[in-house]
Amino acid sequence: MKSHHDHHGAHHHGPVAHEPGAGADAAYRQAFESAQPDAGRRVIPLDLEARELDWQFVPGTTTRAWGYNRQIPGPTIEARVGDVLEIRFTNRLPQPTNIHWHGLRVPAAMDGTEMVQHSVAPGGAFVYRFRLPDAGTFWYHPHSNEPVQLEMGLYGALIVRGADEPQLDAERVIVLDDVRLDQHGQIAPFGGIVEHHDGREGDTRLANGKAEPVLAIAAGQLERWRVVNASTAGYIRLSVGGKPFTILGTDGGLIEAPVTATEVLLATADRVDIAVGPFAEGEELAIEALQYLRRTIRKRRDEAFATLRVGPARPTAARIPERLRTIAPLAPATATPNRIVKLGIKLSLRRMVDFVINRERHHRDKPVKAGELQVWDVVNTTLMDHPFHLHGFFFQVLSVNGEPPAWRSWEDVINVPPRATVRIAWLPDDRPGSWMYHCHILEHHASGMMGHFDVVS
Ligand SMILES: [Cu+2]
Repeated sequence: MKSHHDHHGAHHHGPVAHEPGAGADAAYRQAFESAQPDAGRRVIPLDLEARELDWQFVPGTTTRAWGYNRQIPGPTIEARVGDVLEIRFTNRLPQPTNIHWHGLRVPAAMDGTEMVQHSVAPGGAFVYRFRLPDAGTFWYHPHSNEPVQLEMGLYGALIVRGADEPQLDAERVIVLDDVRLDQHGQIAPFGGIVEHHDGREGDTRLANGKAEPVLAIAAGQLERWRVVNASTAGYIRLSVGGKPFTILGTDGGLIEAPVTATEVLLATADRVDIAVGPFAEGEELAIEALQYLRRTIRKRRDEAFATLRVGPARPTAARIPERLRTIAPLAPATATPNRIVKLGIKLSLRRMVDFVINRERHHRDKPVKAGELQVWDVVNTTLMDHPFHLHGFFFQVLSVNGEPPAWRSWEDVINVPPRATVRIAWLPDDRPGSWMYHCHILEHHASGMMGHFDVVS
């Protein structure tokens, strides 16, 4: 596929794929290759290091933060379907960590949670190695002390391209986040009742690690934007100056046909691929989150993440096909659920309420058998929104409160509105081991709104 992204500086970080190194590195790889069924595949090696760094979220203000490879976001990892990713991870943080590959269908042992591996101690290392089976916009982040580690800056995008991607004039990865800085420009102390309830939201809104940057686009062109919501808790009702854009894909890659919209809701951890443009020279548009009231104590309003400035025209060769992909339905909307996952709250002596699943903190759920269709009702018994995330598998949304979704797609995060029931279907393929689902408002997850279960062969 032809890539034009360098023309606009759309990526702050170049592709990270590089050729295998010499010496011990090559010998190591050869030994690993021969023991793996991946021989003959392209291996993308990457050294990833988590450490403290000085970072300017706001120009002129230096903030002590944490990042991968001394940058926020961490390097954008780019690959093709079928490639093998080999991440040699080193932890230079003052606390244990790990890396979860959000949305990727990896073996259970590579899921990067405390359930499947010991967190990597300070000074320690771990090699993540797995094949990339699906095209899409994914991301990576720690799955250890998450409310702190993500807020400090540990996250990055992971892009996997398929053979048949729509051809646009340029491509851009936009990782959105909000961070709470104190009066000294440092990450504000964590905790408190509001933060426990709402999840942590900050007033400094970031696009690719910078507060409200100005992005440039050429007049007349259509760009593909891969947008990731890496916020701890914030929802982003994404708007690009109120102009129509075209939704191309969601969590698990392309949808069946393009959908025109003027806004799209990204719950925490959600991704969307959109085609934006063409605009006229001189236009200036706000890339912003429109007000979304998710029944928090602290209310937000329309808030800008970045400004898009339209420069001189360039020719366009963009073409968005009428059909993007075929997604066979897993089950009819009327399918009978074989499991109910209740997102709830429970009174707690420690913190007034705990966030729970089926009335239990860190719910131990029944195993599922590989190859057996799962139809789950995810029921929100609370008065606030919760973004439900399933690890390691994509699901289809069959209905929300009995109504079919606007389009069919593969998802790994779905917002469950207050008092709503979302019916999902998913098919566990044969990747036995321990898996989990949880609310992706990280404070709710930490409080106990998660379940774990085994996939058995
Ligand atoms: Cu939640």
